[in-house]
Order: sequence, then C-alpha cells, then structure tokens
Amino acid sequence: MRAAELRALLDQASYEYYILDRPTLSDAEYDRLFRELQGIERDHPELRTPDSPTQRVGSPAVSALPKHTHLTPMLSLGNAFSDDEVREWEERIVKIAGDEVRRAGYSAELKIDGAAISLRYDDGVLVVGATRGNGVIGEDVTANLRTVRDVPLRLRGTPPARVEIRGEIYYPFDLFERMNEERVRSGEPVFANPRNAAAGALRQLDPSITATRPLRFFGYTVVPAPGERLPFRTQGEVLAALKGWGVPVAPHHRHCATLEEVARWSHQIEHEVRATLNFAIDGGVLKVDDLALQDDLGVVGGRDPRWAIARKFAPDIAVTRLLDIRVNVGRTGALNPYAVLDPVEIGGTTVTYATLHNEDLVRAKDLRIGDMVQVKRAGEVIPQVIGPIPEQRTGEEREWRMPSTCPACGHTVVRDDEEVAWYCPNVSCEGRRLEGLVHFASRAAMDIRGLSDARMEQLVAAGFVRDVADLYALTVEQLLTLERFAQRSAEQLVEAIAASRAQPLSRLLFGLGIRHVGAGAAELLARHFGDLDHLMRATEADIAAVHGIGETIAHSVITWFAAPGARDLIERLRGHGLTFAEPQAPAASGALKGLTVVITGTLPTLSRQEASSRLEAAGARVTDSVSKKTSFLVAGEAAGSKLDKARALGVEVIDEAELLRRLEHPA
Ligand code: 3BA
Repeated sequence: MRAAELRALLDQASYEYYILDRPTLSDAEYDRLFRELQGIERDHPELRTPDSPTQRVGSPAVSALPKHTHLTPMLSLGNAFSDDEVREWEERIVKIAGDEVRRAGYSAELKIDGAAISLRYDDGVLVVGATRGNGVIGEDVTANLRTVRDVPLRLRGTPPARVEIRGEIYYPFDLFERMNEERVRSGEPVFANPRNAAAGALRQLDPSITATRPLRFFGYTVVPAPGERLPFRTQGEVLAALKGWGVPVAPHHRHCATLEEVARWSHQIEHEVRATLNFAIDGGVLKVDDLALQDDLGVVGGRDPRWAIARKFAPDIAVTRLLDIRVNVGRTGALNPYAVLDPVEIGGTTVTYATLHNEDLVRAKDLRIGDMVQVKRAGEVIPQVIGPIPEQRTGEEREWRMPSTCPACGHTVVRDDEEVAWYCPNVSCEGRRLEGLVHFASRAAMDIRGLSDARMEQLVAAGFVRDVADLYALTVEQLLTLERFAQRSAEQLVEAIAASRAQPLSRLLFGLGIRHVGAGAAELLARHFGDLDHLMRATEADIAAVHGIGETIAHSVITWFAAPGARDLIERLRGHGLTFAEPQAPAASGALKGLTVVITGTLPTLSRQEASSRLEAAGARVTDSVSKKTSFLVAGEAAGSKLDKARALGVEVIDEAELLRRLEHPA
C-alpha cells in the first residue's frame, strides 16, 4: 500500500535527519513524498493514521488547553551547587540504601534548560503530549508537540504497550538568535531566553504557530503504566532503549563509577562542553544508575526523588549596572552599539561588555545608561543584555543615541534604512579589523572551529594577527603564551586553521568581507569564474554580466581588489596554500529564471543564505523589499511588514515547502 510505504519512507528520513544527524533525502525529495502522501490521504481519508507525518501540521486552533493527568506524577529535582553538596547527597542516600549505592554508580546527564513534557505512547503511537504543569496535572499540548520534528509520532522497535516518555523541549540557540533578530527588525518584542521561547511556543493555542518555531526534544525517562514493569535494570539501559526507539537523547551522558568521576565530568561539561552546545543547559543531572535502588530510595514529600539530584552550574545570568553604551565598527562599516558594564561574574568569568546589536534593539529594550540590567552569558554566545530592571531606576538614567561620527575614524555616519543600521562609509576605517577577522573565521565563511570572538580578540591584542593571512602563520608556541590556551587547545586551533585552507573559493570570497558580497553572491562569482585568478583578471563589465550579480556588486569587487594591500594579501594567502578554486557544481537549472523574490521571517529549515543561494542558483533575483515587481514572497516565522506589504500589493506569498517544490518543479 503506497500510503504506508510513503509513511515509512518519510519516517525513516526524519529519523536519519533528526536523530542520526545524517540526512539521506534532500528537502525537496522529502517534500515531494510528503505531498504525495497528503494527496492520497485527502482523497482517501480512511487511510489517514494518527502517526502519519502529515498529522504534524494542520490541527485546528483551540480556545483553551485541556488539562491532562499524568500516568504517574512528574517529580522535581533537588539541587546541589558544589561538589561538596553532591558528596552530602551521596552520604544521605548511603545512610538509607547502604553502600550498594556507591557500587551501582551514577548516570550523569546534561540538564537541558527547556520545558519538561511527557509523551504517552499506546502501542508505540503518540497519543497524548502534555506539559509538566504542577507535576500531577499538566496541559494537553498534543497538537503542538506533533509539530516538533524530532518527537517520534511512532516509536521504532518493540516498546512496551503503554509508556510515558519524559524529557525536555528546547529552542536551539542559533535559531533563537535568528528569530529574535527578525523580531527586532519587524518591531516585535524579543524573547528573553530560549526557554521562554520554547515554553511559549509549546503553549500556543494555534498549532500552526508552534509549527513555525523550530522546537527540538530530548528524552531522558520512561515511565511504565501503573502496575506494569519495564525490562530495564539501569538508567543507562533506559537511555539506550530510548535511542533504539528513535527518541533523541542529549549528548555527553555517561556512567560515573565514583563521585570523583562525577566531579570531573561536571567540570568538563561546565568549562569545556557547555560553550560548544547549540542549546542551553543549567547543569547536570545525577541519577543512581540502578533502577531497583532508585525504588528503594523513593521520593521525599511526593516531589523530589532521593535518587536524583541536579548539579547546578554557576548561574549564567547576573544583574549589574549599565555604565555606558559605546559603538564599534563592524566588518562592512556597520556601527554596533555595545554595553559597558560594571564588571560582574557570570558562570565563572568576569563580564564587562555585552552586545546590544543595533540602535533599534536598544530602543526596543528601553535601555538607559545607568540602568540596572540583567546580563546573560549562554554557550558560545557573547554576553547579552536581557533588559533593564525599571523598578530600580533613580531618575538619573540617560537615554542614548547613535553618535553622528564614526568612533574609529571620525567620518560622518550614514543610515541604511533597509538594514536598520548606521554605517561608517569609510572603506579603510581601522575599526573594521577585528570584526573582519571574526567574520572570516565564522561558520558561513572559512568555518574555523574554536576561533571564538574572544580568542580572535586575544590574537589581535597580542599583535599576532593583523589580517586574515596572519592567521595561517600562527604557531602552537605563540598560542601557548596566551591565557586560556593549553597544549591541546592550541594544537587544535592551529589544525583547524590549517584545515580551512581547503575551503572552496566561494567561502574565501565571502570571508574577505567585500561589501555587498554575501554568501549567495560569493557562490555565484566563484561558480562563474572557477578560480580567484580568473576573477581578479575580470573587468567590472565581466563581473556585472554574471547572472544574479549587479553593477553594485561588480563595482564593489573591483574596488576591493584595487585597494592598497589587497593584491599583497591575496599573494600571502596563496603562499599559505589556500585553495583558490571552486569545485564545479552541476549547472544551474535556471528553473526560476527572471523572477524577483523576497524572503522574510525565519524559515523552518533553510537559513536565509541557503534559501537565497538556491533561488539565485535557479536564476531568480533575491531582493530586500517588496514591490509590485516582486514575483513572490517567501514568508517564514515572525514575518513582519514585508508580509503586510505583499498582501497589500497582492503579491503571492508562499512558505518554505512551496519554495522547495518550485525549486524542484518550476510551474
Ligand atoms: N533528567 C530533567 N527530572 C531529569 C526523572 C527525574 C528527572 C527532571 C529531569 C525526576 C533535564 C524534573 C521534571 C521531570 C520528568 C519529571 C534530565 C532533565 N530527571 N536530564 C529524576 O535534562 N532537564 N526534571 N521531568 N519527570
């Protein structure tokens, strides 16, 4: 039966994508199969099943969330804020259950900072999903949870007939930041943190809104139906079973035989792993590994199990005074305000500066110089000012405005209304150096892992790096003279830099920070010219003639290569062995030739850059503002004024799925 076959194919594809992190189907192929299944189910409603991937979207909005009683109460966790407090916990439970506790060891897991939920599966099929609520009764958010793409609608393998799987819904950092940037641009209030955004999305009354939020899930517990038993002996086996059923399990969990191992694990997670994660954690969870011992230990006061404890990290939010707002110059001349703070310790490091992104964000948050503010440091992200504490104002606070001259070179600044930003128009402004280097190393450009902004700043401050070519001359010995570098991290960084030499020309071109040359334009140029020497020999007219590249970009490219020092920099990069070539991709299909397209909001799976470059590769022109000439608008989550304008002008509006279809099968 085709419907069953399609469901199996789509299920397998999601599993490979979300759980194994090893995509096998392209988005377009997925979408084609998905639509075929939708078609069959529309014509034959009797073939519809609750675990069909089509059932992830399309449930109607409700006026209130129904209540849901959990099979057994969802407990909570006691806290330990230090290794000593963990030791005291062990002493308490050894008194109750004896030395066996020490022999069983502990399951150590990340403590995801999300929203706890429970998923009920009957015969392997998701039937109810609910928030934790007060632990006994939560809210039924099944329709919303179905939209979370890594929540299995059907468990794989042979799970027990009736179980509740519990875990945490979270909002990945990168997508959270993107959403907030979009919200700033469209004048909507920003979310304070990914947990609030996740909890908010989860409790939406309209599942189609939840569907636009890229929520994710990690499971950590299996609860049997009352009176039934699970075939597991340890928490380690529970996690393994979850993985086998296709439930995502958070990385970095391990069995610790002793508290020394627990302490080493927690410190490594807090000081090394945490910064590499794309989701928020607020500690670790330690569980007595042996499930029979867990039963012996039981629960205190109906809430906290004795057998588990949260090992909390130093909080990553602090309150301090906003002493000043200053401005630095971005890689393309954009002026970015940042906060100067009364130094405050957050998660073990002292924070003095925090980013404020742009003038509009300062307005949106109503930040005033002198305010007491909440500051957070989360993962790799540079410290952020969450917002002011207005109740603590004295009346002495001052409003802030963007200065009229560039703080680095004194040139008069100009406003670019399209991008909600102020610019220093001086191309040789010194202030751009650090930002330019950071951009070069960034993920979308040369993708040099481990070269965070803070590290780049260190390299620049030490005088080791003045331009991008200097990066390739760095040595382990040099790095070892700097704070926060150990032999291993220094070697890893030098290796990561060396590995980036193999990046294709498109990334190098994008990384050079040529004004108006975004990732999409860089790809078009790289594909057209094939290698850097051909591009450098091209005339402005040659470049402008490339499909998808206009005169603005052509002029900017010519100006960049003609600038003093540019050719010299290129020759030094060549000397370090960088690849100046672009692997030849299959010829552009030209499927959307001649169309003008605008993208707005956050798309569910494609980044803006990916969407733009795929559109451009298909021959479309991607522009920033909607007009009568716009062929269609691709709208994602948090689409704002552009969507309104498109509707007002009668411009067609499509979503990402439709975009993928058109890229595959042009109308
Ligand atoms: N493990 C949160 N509770 C957790 C099963 C117990 C538990 C947590 C956990 C009670 C995390 C309290 C809310 C709850 C399911 C009750 C974790 C995490 N284990 N890894 C010991 O990652 N945040 N939270 N959730 N039942």
